[in-house]
Amino acid sequence: YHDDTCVSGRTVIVHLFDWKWTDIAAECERFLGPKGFCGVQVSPPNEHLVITSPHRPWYERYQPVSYKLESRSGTRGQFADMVKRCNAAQVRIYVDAVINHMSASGHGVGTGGSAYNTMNMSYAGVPYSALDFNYNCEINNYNDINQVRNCKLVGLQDLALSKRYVREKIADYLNDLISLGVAGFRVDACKHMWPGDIEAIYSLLQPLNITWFGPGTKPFVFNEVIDKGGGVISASEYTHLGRVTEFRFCDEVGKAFRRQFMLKNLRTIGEAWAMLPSDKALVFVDNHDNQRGHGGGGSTILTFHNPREYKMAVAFMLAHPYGFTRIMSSHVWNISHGQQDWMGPPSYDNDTTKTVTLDNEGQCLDGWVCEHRWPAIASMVKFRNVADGQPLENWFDNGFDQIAFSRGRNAFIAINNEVVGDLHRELPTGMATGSYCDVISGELVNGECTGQAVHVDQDGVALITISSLSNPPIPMTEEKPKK
Ligand code: QV4
Ligand code: CA
Repeated sequence: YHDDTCVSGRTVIVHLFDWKWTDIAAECERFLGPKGFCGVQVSPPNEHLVITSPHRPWYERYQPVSYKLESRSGTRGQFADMVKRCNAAQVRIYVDAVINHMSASGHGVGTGGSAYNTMNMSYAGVPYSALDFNYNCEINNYNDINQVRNCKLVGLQDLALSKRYVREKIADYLNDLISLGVAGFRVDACKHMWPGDIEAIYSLLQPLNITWFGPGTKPFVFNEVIDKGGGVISASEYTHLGRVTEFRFCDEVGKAFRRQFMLKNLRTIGEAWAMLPSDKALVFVDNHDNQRGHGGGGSTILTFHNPREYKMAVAFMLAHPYGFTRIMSSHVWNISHGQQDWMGPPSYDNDTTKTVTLDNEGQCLDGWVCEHRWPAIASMVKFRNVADGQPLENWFDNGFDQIAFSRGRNAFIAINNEVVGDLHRELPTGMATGSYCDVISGELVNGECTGQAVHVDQDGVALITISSLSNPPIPMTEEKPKK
């Protein structure tokens, strides 16, 4: 479950949070494929609750009603079409799999028309009955392992994953997705499931669809476990089951770019900071929870609300060799109203999700943030692809908040996060002699750099200039020789 199943040469996934399947299919073809993205993490595709108080929050999708592929993002037919079109565009689909629990309250029908009654633990669309759930207890002590794994997370009916029947129903759901051509899974709430139960479920999975993957290919799995150290459940209990989310990375990168400690310290971020081994970690600057104060959130997490620091933090993550990287692509909520951490995706009056529309610069409109389309972030995806497998070399720091490094001889980045203090220095870049385009301030068009050009001399040294006054200061990268 560790092999990333990306098309070779691609290394980065983006979470298109709450996007409709039809929009994701189009985005694979018009942007993600051409820009070199490996894949998309999609929101849970299975049938879920419709919550009306508050009105249609994003988190209703974390309250399953059945495993029918009928959700707020679209129908089964639309999902299947998206997977095909994205695979054809060389872009993989990774499904957010909610398998620890069902809904927390209510009765009626879900987004796919299946009847459910939370109190009776009856979910006709699967079907599950009260026999398929754990004891009726709440998690209120995170130091009690049995409680965390066998009781209800915020009231969500907790599935008895020790039962063969329940394991088979979940495996049927995941195998259905595999047969449609998905490449793997982000598995929700793993801390709340016994590693042995998860293993038993994964052992029932079929290899990936041979239309797009080699025979016997296993799904790529990244397991969600929030472990910042000191808890009774550690992320390393899950590393044999695929990659595991590394939440310490969000905190440390957030602190560094908020200038709570100096950037020069970031050189060794990773194992040396008690984080997971690099080949076991899934890293990100923010996710759909912690960007709005849920799951492990806090004032250190950087989001699109701080675009200047956020771009630098994401660029740093994509340039640094540690972990497998995921970019967040958000929808807006009103930050001045703290209660709106529940706000769902941009919607029309009839509650259907708005189509993602673009302005003439290719940036998103209508409440879709599309961090992945910000030029500085999109170009760094290409940087990570060309840097893949190359060591971090040619480190420079000025003792404070200016840093630079190369990835072998393939790519070079410099970042200036000083409040006052321009970077203007000759630095070793590791790159071959020649003229290069900075891929953050512009790109190579018809043989010319639309942004800054950088000249590397015969010793591999280049004069690098980044003003701290530029808004946002432009992190400097070089990638391709200018023809
Ligand atoms: C309320 C009370 C509870 C009470 C319950 C009783 O707050 O104290 O027990 O009623 O019925 C929503 C509400 C929450 C409400 C709950 C049930 O926010 O207040 O409980 O619904 O009605 C997402 C959201 C949650 C949301 C949940 C279900 O973040 O706010 O709960 O979906 O809709 C831990 C876990 C980690 C988890 C993280 C958020 O270890 O696994 O919390 N992260 C994942 C997902 C996350 C999702 C879930 C898990 C659950 O990334 O998005 O929670 O599937 O750290
Ligand atoms: Ca559980």
